[in-house]
Amino acid sequence: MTATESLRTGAGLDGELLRDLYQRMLLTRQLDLEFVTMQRQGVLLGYAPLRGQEAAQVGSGAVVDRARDFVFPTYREVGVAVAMDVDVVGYMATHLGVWNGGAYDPIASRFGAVNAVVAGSVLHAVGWAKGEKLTGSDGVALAYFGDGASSQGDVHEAMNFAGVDRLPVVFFCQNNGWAISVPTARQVAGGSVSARAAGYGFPGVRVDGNDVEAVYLATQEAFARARAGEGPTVIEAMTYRSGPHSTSDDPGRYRELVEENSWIERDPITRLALRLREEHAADEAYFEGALAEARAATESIRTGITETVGRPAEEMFDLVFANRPTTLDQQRDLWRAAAEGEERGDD
Ligand SMILES: Cc1ncc(C[n+]2csc(CCOP(=O)(O)OP(=O)(O)O)c2C)c(N)n1
Ligand SMILES: [Mg+2]
Repeated sequence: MTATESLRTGAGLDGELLRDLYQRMLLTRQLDLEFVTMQRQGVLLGYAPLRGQEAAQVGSGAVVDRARDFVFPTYREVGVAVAMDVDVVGYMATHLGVWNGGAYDPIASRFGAVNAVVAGSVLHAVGWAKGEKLTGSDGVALAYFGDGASSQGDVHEAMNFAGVDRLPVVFFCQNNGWAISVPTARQVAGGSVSARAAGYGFPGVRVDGNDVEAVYLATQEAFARARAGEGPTVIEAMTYRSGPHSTSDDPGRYRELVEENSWIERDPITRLALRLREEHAADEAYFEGALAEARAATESIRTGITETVGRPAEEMFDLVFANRPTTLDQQRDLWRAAAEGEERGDD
């Protein structure tokens, strides 16, 4: 099988689906802005903004069948969570630091916990896909990773393994131009992540990641192939991280404002709004209603997060080992003594 390389422009989604995708992209944008603010206010410990990547995330996440597929996100996939109706309040508990891995149920929601290990999601997805094949199930794993992650050895091993076994997995790379301060050109030899698929014996496609329809159609096609037993696909969604890498980052130290501004013209939400207007698929009343709805949902999620009650800290010692080693018991006792001392106000 040969890899195909094309910058697709989509065609064919109906107005109702496009409006639904728009609504979710808008909610994602509102949430993203809110979470950055909440981190600045000291409510969230940290957050990785996805501004500019809404089409790539919502367009791909919307294809997932929540009855049988499973998504393996990184640390930047709030848009995918929104596309899949994941409980965002519970999911954000990780960012509050109040629960080990999030208070939502990853198994029931089919959306894995935050994974901060670069490329870790890709290995997990392939392992899960192998399980599906062994049990004769028809679920598809969707692995998110970045352009930076694509230069990790783990991704090579995972893709080769998946290619040899023709596993039901979709490798979804968001090429957002940067891996923290390192531009794609300095880490992706050959210039294309999708082209690498040829070496593993399955197709790779490059899509305009700011065109939600193109993303949706490419993902749908990849899922159909995987479900039919035809193996993996690499999708490389070309997009841009408009904000900082994380709330601890200052992109002004490594890139020019003119570059950031050039991507504002390619903003995926503005672009979809323009199309909906041009095709008379939405009127002004719709856009006003969509914004009001996104703002109300954001407010309610904000309230939910601020009202989230922490779990007993002692649980951090309980959830790692089935049979806790005595060394961990000793650490727990030390921690308890220190915590009690803190409560009394000891130095
Ligand atoms: C194994 C590992 N190495 C390094 C890091 C530090 N780190 C966190 S994010 C990141 C860059 C990842 O860039 P990319 O894969 O393009 O994803 P993006 O952040 O752009 O979404 C690095 C090097 C890490 N978290 N895990
Ligand atoms: Mg990147």
